[in-house]
Amino acid sequence: MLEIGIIGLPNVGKSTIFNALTKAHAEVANYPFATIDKNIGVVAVPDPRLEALLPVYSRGERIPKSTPTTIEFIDIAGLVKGASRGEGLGNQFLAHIREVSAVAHVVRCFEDPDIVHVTGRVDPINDIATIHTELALADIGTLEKRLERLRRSAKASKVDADLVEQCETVIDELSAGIPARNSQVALPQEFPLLTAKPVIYICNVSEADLTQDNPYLAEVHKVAADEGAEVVVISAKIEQELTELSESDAQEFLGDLGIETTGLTRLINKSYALLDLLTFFSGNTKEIHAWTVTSGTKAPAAAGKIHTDFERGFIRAEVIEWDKAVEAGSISRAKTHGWVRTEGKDYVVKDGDVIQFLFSV
Ligand SMILES: Nc1nc2c(ncn2[C@@H]2O[C@H](COP(=O)(O)OP(=O)(O)O)[C@@H](O)[C@H]2O)c(=O)[nH]1
Ligand SMILES: [Mg+2]
Repeated sequence: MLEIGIIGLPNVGKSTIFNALTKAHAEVANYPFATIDKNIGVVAVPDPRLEALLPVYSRGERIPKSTPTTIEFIDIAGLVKGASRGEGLGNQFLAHIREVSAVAHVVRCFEDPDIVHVTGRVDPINDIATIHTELALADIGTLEKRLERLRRSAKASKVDADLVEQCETVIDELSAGIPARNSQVALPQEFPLLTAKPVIYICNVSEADLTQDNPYLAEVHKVAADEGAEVVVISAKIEQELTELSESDAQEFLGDLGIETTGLTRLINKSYALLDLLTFFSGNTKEIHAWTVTSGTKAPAAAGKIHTDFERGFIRAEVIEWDKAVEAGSISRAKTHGWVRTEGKDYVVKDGDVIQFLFSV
């Protein structure tokens, strides 16, 4: 499961965004520690290609059910200055961040005298630095604990001696403000470093600033560019309002605002790019389904997303590109055009592939 942890200082709009995303009812309140529990929401990934495939698998009046692929968002509260030393909610947030695939870091770029800012004024760069420091301190703590043991085993093991050196380099980098994801050394995967996670900055701007320039955005873009992170500009308030409208009213509202896609859609698209994910489709007359895999996934592993038997008993895959399937109007017609390819176990799945797996168990 692809999980995105929403982090940021209190009162930046995390829960508002989370609620808009999940249309669930996590607590939203003008109070720093309103959301103590880890809130998890599963969100459908909007993909117009899925609906476009419906006619391909329809039989007369019978239209299959369509099931989108999903992404999980976790509203992680509790990050404040000093959190790595146990301030505020303490460091329970650390465990939550460790579990996610990527971090969506919400940065307050809206002014509102009614909404308390933890430091008293809107200052995204300072806020980002505060969070970076807490995450870096937590990582340094993790590495130092590891080093205690590694230094002992390093006497007998060259591998561990090298690890000691690598850990020390990463600690130096972290102390200099360089997150582990930008490190020169690649520590083994099992090191649970928070600053190693890919990051998307969500700039939460006021309604008006969605279509006009906001003085803070350039600053955040610069920080992100230096780190190789993504940026999404959204207005949490608008996302919240959009969830209360019918689909046609929402479209009209977006049109009035002069924007094409919702913040949710942009956030998911960026998450996909950041995590190197792609979508493939499977279908029959009953159901068509979108699935998410990491780029580079081979056909048998992709089949395993649908059912473990498909992977275990994989024989071959019949693959057609999404737009070709739509153009043909049905799989049998696509076959007569010669647009359906037979692929074996070494086939690397591509974004937009429509795949039928043949298997035997
Ligand atoms: N004016 C304005 N208020 C916002 C915006 N986003 C969130 N808020 C308000 O700020 C307060 C804190 O938001 P919340 O989502 O609970 O922040 P969290 O502490 O980061 O989870 C709530 O009263 C929200 O309604 C925004 O874009 N503009
Ligand atoms: Mg909250």
